[in-house]
Amino acid sequence: IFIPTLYAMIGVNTLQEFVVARQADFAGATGDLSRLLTDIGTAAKMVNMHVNSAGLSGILGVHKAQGNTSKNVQGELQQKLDVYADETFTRVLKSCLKVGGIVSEEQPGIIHVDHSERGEGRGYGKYMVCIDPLDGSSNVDVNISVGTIFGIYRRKSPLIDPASTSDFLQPAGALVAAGYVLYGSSTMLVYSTGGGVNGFTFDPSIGEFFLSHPNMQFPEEERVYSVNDARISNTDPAISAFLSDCRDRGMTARYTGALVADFHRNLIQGGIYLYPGSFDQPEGKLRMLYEAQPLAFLAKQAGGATCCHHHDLLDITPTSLHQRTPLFTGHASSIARLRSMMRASAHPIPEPAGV
Ligand code: AHM
Ligand code: MG
Repeated sequence: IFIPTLYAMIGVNTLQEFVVARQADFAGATGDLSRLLTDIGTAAKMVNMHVNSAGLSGILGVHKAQGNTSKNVQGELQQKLDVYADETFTRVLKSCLKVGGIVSEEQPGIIHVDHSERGEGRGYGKYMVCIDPLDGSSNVDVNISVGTIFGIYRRKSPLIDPASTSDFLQPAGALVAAGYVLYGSSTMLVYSTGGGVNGFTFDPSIGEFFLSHPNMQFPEEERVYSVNDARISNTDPAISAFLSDCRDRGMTARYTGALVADFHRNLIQGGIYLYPGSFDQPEGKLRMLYEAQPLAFLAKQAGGATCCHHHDLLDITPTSLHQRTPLFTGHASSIARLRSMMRASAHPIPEPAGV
């Protein structure tokens, strides 16, 4: 049983200690990425406080700007907490000298971060951060888990100019780090810089994340499949056949409507998450840069796999900032079985534009 305060007493790593210790694994590391990851931990604590007290502090429900409900770049209604989480992560990331640009689900374009404007160093930082500040936010009003997802790329263009779109349009295999925060029955931050996946649980009594889940790996057993079955009537029939096969193997269904929560459970218990494209909308719903790619990176680091209908998702170079993608991620054997069934399908989903 994990008891955070006990871990604190016996001196187990805090997030900050762990991140700094791991830095030594990378020859020539400067500490810049460590600083950025601990800043993300700080923003997560701020958002966590508001998520936990949302029912009392009047920040449930839909966000309104000048009396009208507001929508994000995808045309989706923004919750008050979406806006708060976006502002909080953006503010903290902008103050980090290592960040040169941010792409957020809640904002249409690149948020450029020019440190020289504030007399705080030279031009733009070297890291590009892609973030979904509050994923699954419609769950907040009904007291179910939500999450934050982030991916960090190294920019390719010179630091002296504003980042270009191509600095963000890199395949998941090029991620320097990725992770998520799960605001659930306890709050966890899970991340990887490429040498495995580690999970930290927040101890609210002292305000620290402590290492609680070292070296997370998908277990051997395949137990769970996570899918919104209202989305499978108009998709590749191979997916229904796959789900039927899952049931025959004794797997069970679990779906929260929050990708982070479903991914996290499947990582711990052994399972697969599915959000297919449809014949009407081959690109599906989920976003490539700040939902699919970071989780694909983590899945791979944890011994799992990720694909869209026709490709290994790690191999895809995105073509636009808010590109959508079908997403199948989780246990490697489940993904392999699903892929072979989709390859043999008589009615495959057409390749979405931009892939
Ligand atoms: P969001 O970024 O607008 O919150 O949408 C993403 C969420 C995922 O967390 C979740 O798995 C999925 O959308 C649920 O969609 P649906 O309601 O279609 O099943
Ligand atoms: Mg989202």
